[in-house]
Amino acid sequence: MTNLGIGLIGYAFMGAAHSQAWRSAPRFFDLPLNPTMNVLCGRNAEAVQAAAKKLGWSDTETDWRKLLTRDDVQLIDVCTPGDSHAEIAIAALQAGKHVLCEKPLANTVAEAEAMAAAAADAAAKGVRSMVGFTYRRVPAIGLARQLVADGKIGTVRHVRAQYLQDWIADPEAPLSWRLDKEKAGSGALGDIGAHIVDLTQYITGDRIAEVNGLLETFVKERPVAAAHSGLSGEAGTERGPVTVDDAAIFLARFGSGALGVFEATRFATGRKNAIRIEINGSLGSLAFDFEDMNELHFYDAGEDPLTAGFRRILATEAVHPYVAAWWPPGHLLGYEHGFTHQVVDLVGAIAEGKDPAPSFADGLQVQRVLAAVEDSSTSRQWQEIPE
Ligand code: 4PW
Repeated sequence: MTNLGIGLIGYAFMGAAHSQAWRSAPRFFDLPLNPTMNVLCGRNAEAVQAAAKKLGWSDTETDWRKLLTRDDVQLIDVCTPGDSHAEIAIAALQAGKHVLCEKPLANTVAEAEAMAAAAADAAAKGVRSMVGFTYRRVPAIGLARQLVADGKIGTVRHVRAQYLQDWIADPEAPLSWRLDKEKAGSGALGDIGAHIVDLTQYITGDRIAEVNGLLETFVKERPVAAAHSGLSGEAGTERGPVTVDDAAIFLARFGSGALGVFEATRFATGRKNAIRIEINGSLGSLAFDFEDMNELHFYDAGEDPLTAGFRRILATEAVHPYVAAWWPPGHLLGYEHGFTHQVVDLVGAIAEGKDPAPSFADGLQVQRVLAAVEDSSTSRQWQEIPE
């Protein structure tokens, strides 16, 4: 089988999640190409070598530009903060490497536009790209999309979506790059709000057409981190400004006329990674919560009122998306499986010569929604999202 050499840039939270995916995908799924974990890239030689050993990579680089020149790398996986996504992804596509880029696609609409244009040019030469909205690959989410597409809930009227975390609810939680606008572009809005924008559009097959939003930064200054990894850190003695939103809420109107209410916050005390989506249609409803990610709740308004009610579907049967490759029914999947499914779909698309989804164009559309929410929070006006 032909090898597909992977070069991964970044080895913190997302780098570890992607490493796990590259490792497990060929072991559980019959892939048409064999992804080989060839090179891990990071700026600090000692740290990247230690990470490569731990995460299972054969070699390391400290300069991403050098990584792009290697013949044993055909795909670049970008797990860096948002401020370097555009530069790395565009250079990689121009060097003829397929690209998987973490979300949000970029820090600004202008960067995302340049990335989508580079992706379209590359696609014409058979070079593929995908943005990492990994939660699309949760089986219960795939099932929700299928039920909407099959008309099981009829015409969608309401979309209610929340992404709730609490890792900076403590005002003394230290600054991480995720709280720095230069690095991250925005706060809760782009980091987690982007997921519910993507997920609701994916499930409904519709697009958000206009928004009215409100951003807030509750804690404006925090201790600078002495050390930080993932979502936790150790506070130093210095203090620094928080330059992004702590929370973002917005109203939305979808193209079909459905109404949306969205909330993304890192201050939902007690909620660790709750992605809650409820969709009400003319014939029924769906409800999902990532903290019970194997379940989808389905209400069929056509049922006998005597026994009608939300039904809990445990999306662990072999008929549910991706599940057949894993365990018997009821043997639950977790956070990391979405990343594995993501690379399964990407490798499949590369082998078939097809453009994978979500594309950079999809990432750009999400970026436009995020920018419109931000603009609306400043202007206090509804903002339309250009098609
Ligand atoms: O998957 C989520 C990310 O997209 C994680 O739970 C944290 O929130 C880290 O970034 C976002």
